[in-house]
Amino acid sequence: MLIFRQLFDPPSSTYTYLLADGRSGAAVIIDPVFEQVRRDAALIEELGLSLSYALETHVHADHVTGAWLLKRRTGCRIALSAKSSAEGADRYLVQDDVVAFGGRNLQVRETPGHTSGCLTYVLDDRSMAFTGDCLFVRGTGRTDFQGGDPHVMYRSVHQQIFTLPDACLLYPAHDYRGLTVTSVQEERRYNPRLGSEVGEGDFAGYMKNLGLAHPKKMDVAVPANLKCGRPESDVGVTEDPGWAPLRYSFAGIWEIDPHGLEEQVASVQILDVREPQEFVGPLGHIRGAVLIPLGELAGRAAELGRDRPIVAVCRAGSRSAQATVILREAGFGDVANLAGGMLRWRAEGHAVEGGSA
Ligand SMILES: N[C@@H](CCC(=O)N[C@@H](CS)C(=O)NCC(=O)O)C(=O)O
Ligand SMILES: [Fe+2]
Repeated sequence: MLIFRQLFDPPSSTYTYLLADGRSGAAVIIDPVFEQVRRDAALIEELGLSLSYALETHVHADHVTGAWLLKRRTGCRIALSAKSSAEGADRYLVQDDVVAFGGRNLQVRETPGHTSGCLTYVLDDRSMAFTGDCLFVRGTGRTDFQGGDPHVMYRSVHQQIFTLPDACLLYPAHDYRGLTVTSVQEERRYNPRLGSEVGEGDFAGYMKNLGLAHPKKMDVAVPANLKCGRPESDVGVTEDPGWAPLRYSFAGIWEIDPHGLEEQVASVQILDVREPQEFVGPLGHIRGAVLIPLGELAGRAAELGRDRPIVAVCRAGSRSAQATVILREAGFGDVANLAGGMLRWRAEGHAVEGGSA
């Protein structure tokens, strides 16, 4: 079984792809984005996967890759084109190389034209391919910088992508309209830039007149990506909160486990967001907890101190997750959700005040 997820970075309209062999849990991530590494690492952890590779389709000009951060977090290897001129990768790929993850693999096809080091990764059974900024859904990547060349791109698409099976699904690295996937057959027929009867000269004429402004982040992104996303200085880049051992969930919530809270109980404020009758009901409450029901929290947040981190608590951990969102909106920085709520707190044997045995 193949595990497959398409992830999106809204500011840069970048798609990141996570693929894993369902049997072994070995995974690869294609084109991770620096600012989304925490999210992506949370998903990898929640799905119980182990990351073998962070793969780049090319040296991006519009966003910084998350490859280096993912390597630091997970120990994965970084791989990209041997023609990329990037330093800091563990493997430099060329045409027909195979990148294995468990029992599955991706085959490398060189598809220059957007940059001189662009790759397309083709899944072992040719059911899907990841075309980077070469072929988009009814479009193509631009060809006006980083060694780009419309003639080279035209040949890459026709020789390396349109030769895949008609039904092969194509996943681009970007889409600026929200389109997510296409197929070889569709693009051969309907790609307005180089599908159907459009010739190489027609395509080059089209591309030379695109008139696009350079990507806003280009001056930062290209140098950083030539180092696989390694920041100039390690200080503070994506430090996790230091006040307790927290976990970031794919749902976007910082969580603390019951035993983590037990260790911090003296130095944090515990905010119980259940209804008053629950607070004094059979589950009891944690000693020292302040009660503000979720529905009143936005209006009463000023009652909470800003000197100590806040841990939100409810019955099962869902209302309190929303409480952390409300608190962040109210300007509280150090907030976390008690994972599993009072149910898990009690099940793991932690003390409660009130409640029934
Ligand atoms: N406005 C975007 C431009 C992004 C851009 O130029 N993207 C490249 C890929 S790195 C591209 O090929 N764009 C094609 C297009 O916009 O039609 C930005 O500032 O980041
Ligand atoms: Fe690009």
